[in-house]
Amino acid sequence: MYAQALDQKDKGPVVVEDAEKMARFEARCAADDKIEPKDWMPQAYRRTLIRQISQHAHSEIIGMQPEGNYITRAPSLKRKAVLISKVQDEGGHGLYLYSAAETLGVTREELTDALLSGKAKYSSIFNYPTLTWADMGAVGWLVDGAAIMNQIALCRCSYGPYARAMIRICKEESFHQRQGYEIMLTLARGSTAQKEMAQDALNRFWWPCLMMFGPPDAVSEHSDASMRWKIKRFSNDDLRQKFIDATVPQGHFLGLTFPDPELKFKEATGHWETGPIDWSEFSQVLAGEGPCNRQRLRVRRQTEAEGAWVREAARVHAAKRAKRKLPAAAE
Ligand code: FAQ
Repeated sequence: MYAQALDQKDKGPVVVEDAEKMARFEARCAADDKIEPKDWMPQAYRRTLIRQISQHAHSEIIGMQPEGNYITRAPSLKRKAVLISKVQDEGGHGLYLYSAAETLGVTREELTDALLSGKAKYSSIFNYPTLTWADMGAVGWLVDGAAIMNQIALCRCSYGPYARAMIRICKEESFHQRQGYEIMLTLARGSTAQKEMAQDALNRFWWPCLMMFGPPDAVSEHSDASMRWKIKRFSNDDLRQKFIDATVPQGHFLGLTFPDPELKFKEATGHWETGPIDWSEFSQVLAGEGPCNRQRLRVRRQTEAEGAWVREAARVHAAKRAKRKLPAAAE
């Protein structure tokens, strides 16, 4: 007995799955079982995971650039050391996530090619520029804050390797968020010019951070299948609201305002409500027309080319070692 794959929104070829296996798989997801790499899984589930995990990995790698630009300009040795460590952490997260994606049968080279060719997406937020030191505070506080809100939920994702990677990554992201908030606090309590820098950074990063959670639920094409398969535990809008509710009081504590005249606390719902999000800006960034899309890819391609000799040296070294070990292995 066979059934159509249930995920109509998946863009890959329609695969006819074995109905019995499919039913068992759906039951395992419903029972909160972890799916492991060697377990049977429908093609649409595999493809969705490869898409999401690799986009996530690319985001971490491209996400090194906006802060990396400030390593040479950090205002003190301590700030420089912290920033180097944070940017390095993001690189580590990317590598972890590429490894998790590889367990699904895709190669690192395929994933890298998709990013470098411009075919693969990465988070919209990293196509915005970092213009002042205060942006290091805003990125840590808001971008890492939004990332954690999304990633805490992913720690319970149905796919084992992704969920386990998320647990470790969240611990580091939490440190990142706090160091960002501490930069904002220092600036907000500093001179008038420093407070203005902090306010300006919040003004520029607020709306793009709300877009990080993805399109509204009503038009989120992958959400239905991902929620059913417990890849996603909360909808895009629910996570966005959680982030808004957690972040607005933090901004007020800093003595800053949000760039939204319609932002208000609704007693009836117990939530902070924002004005409308400009989704046309989001579509533009996803279409490659954000302020820094071209620059981000150009830098990534250049870095990849500059690192070619390292990969080649590692390949030759590994081949030599394997050759040396061969006779021993034959004994
Ligand atoms: N940017 O149907 P949905 C970080 C795409 S990590 C670009 O709702 P889904 C750490 C989406 O891919 C930040 N594209 O999709 C850090 C899909 O396109 P496709 C990254 C977006 O997957 C901090 C289409 O729109 N985090 O920041 C975005 O169910 C500081 C339809 O959307 C993750 O990736 C966007 N914002 O839900 C590093 C978390 N939103 O593939 C350095 C894992 C949506 O059909 C410094 N990902 N799209 O061509 C997820 O949780 C999900 O993939 C969502 C989107 C929630 C992002």
